[in-house]
Amino acid sequence: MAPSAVMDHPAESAPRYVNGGLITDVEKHGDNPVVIRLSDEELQSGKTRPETLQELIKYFHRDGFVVLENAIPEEIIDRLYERMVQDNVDYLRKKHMHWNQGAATGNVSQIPPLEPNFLSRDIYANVHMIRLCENLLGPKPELRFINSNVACPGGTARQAVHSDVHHNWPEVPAWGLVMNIYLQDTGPANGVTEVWCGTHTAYPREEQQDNPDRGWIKKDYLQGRAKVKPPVQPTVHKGAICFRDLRLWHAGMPNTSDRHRIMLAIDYFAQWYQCPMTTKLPRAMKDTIEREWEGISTAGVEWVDGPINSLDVPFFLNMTQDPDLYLLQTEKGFQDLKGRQTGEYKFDTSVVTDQNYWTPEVDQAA
Ligand SMILES: O=C(O)CCC(=O)C(=O)O
Ligand SMILES: [Fe+2]
Repeated sequence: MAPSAVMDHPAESAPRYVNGGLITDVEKHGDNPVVIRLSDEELQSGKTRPETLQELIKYFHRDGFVVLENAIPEEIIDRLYERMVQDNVDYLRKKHMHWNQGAATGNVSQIPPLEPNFLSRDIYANVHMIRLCENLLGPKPELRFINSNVACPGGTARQAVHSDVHHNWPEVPAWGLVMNIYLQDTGPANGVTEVWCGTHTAYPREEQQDNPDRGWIKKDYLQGRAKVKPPVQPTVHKGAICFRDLRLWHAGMPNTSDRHRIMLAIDYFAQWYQCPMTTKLPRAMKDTIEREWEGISTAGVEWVDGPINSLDVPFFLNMTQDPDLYLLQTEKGFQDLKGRQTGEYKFDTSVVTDQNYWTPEVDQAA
C-alpha cells in the first residue's frame, strides 16, 4: 500500500468506543469554561459534525455556558466592530441612553445596525449556532432579541453578579439562550464577562436572589459557590460564539483598555415557551431572512417598514412568559409593569458593593 493511502486514514481518526459510548475527537480546551473549536472543514462546509454537537450539548447542559470558536469568518466581525464603534459616539448622546448598573461601569446596551448589509446570516442565524440551538431548545428556535453590550474604555466599576432572569421559569433543561459574540479578542484587560459555570441549575431561584425584583445573587451564595467552582474571566477569541443559559450567574467587568469591547447578545427561545418579547427588523429583509436564515422561527420578529435607526430603538426586554411584564426604556427612565400602573419610572440607581461579588476569604487555618 502506498504510504499516502495510509496517511489518508490515520488509525487515530477511526471512531473509538468505550462501553458503547463514542469517544469524540473534537478539538477543545479548558474546563471552566470549555472552549470547542470547529474544524476549518466544518466552517467552510457549514456542516457541524455530530461529534462536535455531542460535546457542545454535553458541556452546555453541565455548565450553562460553552464557547464555540472558528464559527464566523473574521472579516464580517471586523466590519461590524468598526461600524459599532462609530455608532457608539452617537448613541452616548441619546437621551434614552443609560448605563447598565451605573455610569462607572461604562457598560451600555447598544443595538447593532439593523441594515441589510449588516444583517449577516453568519452572525444572527449562524448555521452551527442554530444547529446547537435547535438541539437544545427543540425545532425552529425563535429569534426574539438582538442587542449588544458595549464596555466603553475608561470603565472603572464592575457589575453585581446576577442572572438576567428572575421570574418563575419552567424547570426544564433549557428554554432560552443568549449567544454572546465578542467582536474583538477579549480577556480580563478589556472587560470579558465574569461567568459562573454551573450556576444555571445549582440553586433554587428564589433562594439565590438577594431581592425579589432583580436577579442579583446573595453574598453567601457567591462565597459558597466559589468554593465549588470559582468565577472566571475567560479569554475569548474574536468571533467566538458563547452560548449562555439565561439563568447563569455572570457580571460585566470594567474595560481597562483603550478600545471599545463589544459583545453581541442574540437571544433564541424554545417555541413551546411562548416568549412574548419581540425584536425589530426591516420588512425589506423579510423574504430574504425567511428564505435564507434556515432553521429559525421569525414569530418573534416585528417587521418594520422603511429603514430602522437602531440607535433610536428603545431597549425592550421581556424574557418571562407573561406579556404584561415587559421593561421599556424611555427618556424618563425604565418603565415596568408597576410604572405603567403608577406612572412612575424606574432609574437604575443600584449601587454595587463588595456584597454583590465574590471576595476571596482569608484562610482561617493559616
Ligand atoms: O457586558 C457584559 O460583559 C455583561 C453585561 C451584563 O451582563 C448586563 O448588563 O446584564
Ligand atoms: Fe447580564
